Amino acid sequence: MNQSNLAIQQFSQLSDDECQTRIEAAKAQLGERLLILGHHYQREEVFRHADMAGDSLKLSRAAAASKAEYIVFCGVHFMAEVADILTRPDQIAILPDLAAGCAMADMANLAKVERAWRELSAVINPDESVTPVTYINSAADLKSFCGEHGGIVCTSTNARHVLEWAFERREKVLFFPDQHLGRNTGFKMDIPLEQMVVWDFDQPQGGLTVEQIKNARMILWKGFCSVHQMFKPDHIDAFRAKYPDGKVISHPEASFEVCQKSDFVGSTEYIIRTINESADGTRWLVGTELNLVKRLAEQNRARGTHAHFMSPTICMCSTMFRVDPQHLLWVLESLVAGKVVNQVKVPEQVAQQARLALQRMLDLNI
Ligand code: CIZ
Ligand code: SF4
Repeated sequence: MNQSNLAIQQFSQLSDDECQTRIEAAKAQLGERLLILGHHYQREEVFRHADMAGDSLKLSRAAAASKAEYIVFCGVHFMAEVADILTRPDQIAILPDLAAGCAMADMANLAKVERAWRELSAVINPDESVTPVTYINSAADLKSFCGEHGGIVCTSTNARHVLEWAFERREKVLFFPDQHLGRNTGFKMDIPLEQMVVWDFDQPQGGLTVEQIKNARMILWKGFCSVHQMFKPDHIDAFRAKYPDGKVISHPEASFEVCQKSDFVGSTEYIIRTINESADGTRWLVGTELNLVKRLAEQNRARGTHAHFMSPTICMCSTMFRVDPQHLLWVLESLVAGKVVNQVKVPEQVAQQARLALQRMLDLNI
């Protein structure tokens, strides 16, 4: 067993309360050398220590602008990769638990995307007619693939603008890994459902006919977020029956049917803004990750505004949840002791093209 394993075992015995005081002390000692970024889906005991909270877009901009020596990303792996790619080589990106991945991001990998590109080449010339667009929830080598093939990264905040950019360049888009964000955004841009086909990466030629590929405007990777797939149209019907004046807001990672039944659809930043700015006393049904919905409910309770979680079963992002106060304390006290643990470092040959794809997105200024 290596030293860092031993260390985290000692920390995992600590109570949350003890961690809170020690995290504050370590933060104070590290001062401006440290920047803690907290994604909206983080649990409260971790979230409260973030110097800045946001979605992945806002936090990646904050990482890029930061001068801090250490950027501790309370989020999931691809976010820490983005922070590493966008910062100077001497800045260090840290993920408190390296096992905090994203199940949806894992549904696409470079080998499968390269195979899709090869198989598309048998039907069309993808380098002339397809812009690859990856959701930011993806590994760095997929962002690099997009950089190399004239493609771009998007987030749920800027997906529409990114798709407009993509269609200005080539007639089709290969969108991965989330089919729902792709479909929900494409539909809002008036692309008919039959021109958005699903690429099943376990089937030869994505399970599609030559005709389907030729007629498609969007080729959607068959990936999804299991948290957002839990939300069902029935949940919305039940809420509306009980609260006819209530409002429904969903994240575009939710299914097409759920988004179609919702009054509002948008990213976490959009959901937060819409609920916080709504009239006192509004009752909301919210289709996104539980920790964020709980926080919104808490923040708005005093003014009589309610935020209900869309699913009747408790479901949260189990990988986001891996970042706990014990891991946060472990990485911070290690830094105080002069030891970096859980650094996320993207190899430079991957980072270069990934940076290009990210920069194309950041240059849109959305
Ligand atoms: O982009 C992000 O931060 C995610 C994963 C969700 C959202 O809509 O903000
Ligand atoms: Fe990934 Fe879904 Fe978790 Fe977001 S909520 S990090 S998409 S698994």
